[in-house]
Amino acid sequence: MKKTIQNIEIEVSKGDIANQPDFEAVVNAANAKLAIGGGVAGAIHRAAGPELYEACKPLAPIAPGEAVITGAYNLPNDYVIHCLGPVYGRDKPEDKLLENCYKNALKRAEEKEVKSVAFPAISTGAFGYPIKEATKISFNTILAEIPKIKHLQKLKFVLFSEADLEIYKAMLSEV
Ligand code: AR6
Repeated sequence: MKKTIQNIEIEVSKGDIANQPDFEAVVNAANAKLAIGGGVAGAIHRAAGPELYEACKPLAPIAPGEAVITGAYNLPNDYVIHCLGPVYGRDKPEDKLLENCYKNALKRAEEKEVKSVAFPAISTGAFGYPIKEATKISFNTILAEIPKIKHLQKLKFVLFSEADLEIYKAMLSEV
């Protein structure tokens, strides 16, 4: 499902964040050390190859809400934007920290004049953020940032399950 909002195409779809060949940048739901992990981070590092972790090492550690950008190596993209989401119930205030992830990811993308970026649902896996609350934050943050965007033309939320996709679809149809 797609919708164009103020000249930016926003899409929600089910898929694997490590297989988004039509996007210049993909976002990683990273850990603080920017190391190979499970979930999104595991999929991205496995597909990108060991050079990605080598590129990450000098940029680590990062704090919740921060985002850094690297090349994408064997991934079919130019860049990986690594965000550390908040651990739900531990990193406070989690809503603000999750908002910072999306804001900072967009900032890193704009700095490189990226035209298309794909996001996973940051913090909603191992970090336990309830998907509905996280979905609202991701949409509200991106919609609030749109007026500042100069280069980005296409943004996609890549969801891993049908249930998560339905939540994102409902949110996109409301905006
Ligand atoms: N493509 C798209 N979405 C995915 C994929 C994939 N390949 N794999 C999982 N998801 P998570 P977090 C969904 O745990 O909560 C890691 O171990 C998943 O269903 O990847 O921010 C890191 O090393 C969920 O909805 O990220 C960190 O330690 C969402 O992506 C920690 O987990 C995020 O799940 C980060 O936890």
